[in-house]
Amino acid sequence: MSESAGQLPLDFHAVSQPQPSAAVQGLRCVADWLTPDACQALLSNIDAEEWSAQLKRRVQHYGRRYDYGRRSAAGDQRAPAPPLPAWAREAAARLVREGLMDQEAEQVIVNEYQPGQGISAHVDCLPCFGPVIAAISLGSTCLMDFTDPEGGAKLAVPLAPGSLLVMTGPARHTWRHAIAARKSDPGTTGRVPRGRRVSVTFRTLLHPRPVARPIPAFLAHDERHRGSAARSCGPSTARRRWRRPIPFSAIPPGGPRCPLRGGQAAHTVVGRSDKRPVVPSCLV
Ligand SMILES: O=C(O)CCC(=O)C(=O)O
Repeated sequence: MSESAGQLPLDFHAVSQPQPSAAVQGLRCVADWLTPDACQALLSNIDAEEWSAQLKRRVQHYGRRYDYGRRSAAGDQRAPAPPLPAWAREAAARLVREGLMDQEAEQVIVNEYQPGQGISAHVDCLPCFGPVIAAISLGSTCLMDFTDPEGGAKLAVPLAPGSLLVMTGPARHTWRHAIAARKSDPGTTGRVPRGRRVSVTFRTLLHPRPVARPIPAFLAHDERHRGSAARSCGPSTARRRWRRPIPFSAIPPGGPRCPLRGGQAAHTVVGRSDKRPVVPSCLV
């Protein structure tokens, strides 16, 4: 589900300024980025959407699905992620307005943590996502542990509801962040029990998909004899098909373009050979 009638409007207000962390270069925290009412409205909007129970914790992916196994945001054309809902686009636009992100997020992941659930130490996929990552915290406070794998430094950052965490530079590219899978966190006066926490993380994509274009007539004719365009243009068959010589005069400026499955994506075949942009493969 994306936008639907009856969603609560989000009352966004800039309440405080970003506070840079002295210990983790590139880490900034904005307390009260959302008012309590705005947090409640955002949670209601999130809970009106469909959750995936693919992981131990429930998640929602928008814009592009992230494949945790392959560590890839290349996207699965058979199960494309829904577009960013209005509430996510609104927050993404505000992040840019306030200078917290350079460009509007194209990918959003919502994570739900019940007490006892966490996320293992990681750096967000470097070949997939852009240089700034921002996350809103909702619900229960919890500690996020930052670790510098180079120097071994550690820092626990409390993530209060309504706060925004922005990771750039070393905080985004080098430091690992994690949430321990436990039911309480250490506080100043003893253990602090956790409740349900929900986070909304905003990312830009390093490899936005090319725009699909209609198949040129000369190819449509060819495809009638060879099965559907969608099938013939899959990565495994594209090379074989495009190796057939095409009359040079028939190639439009910029080379022929061929949509992938169901118009969800396209890859561009340059000139007369089988050269095409490589679908991002993630190595971290
Ligand atoms: O829950 C959070 O605040 C962070 C989520 C996160 O690290 C991720 O989705 O990669």
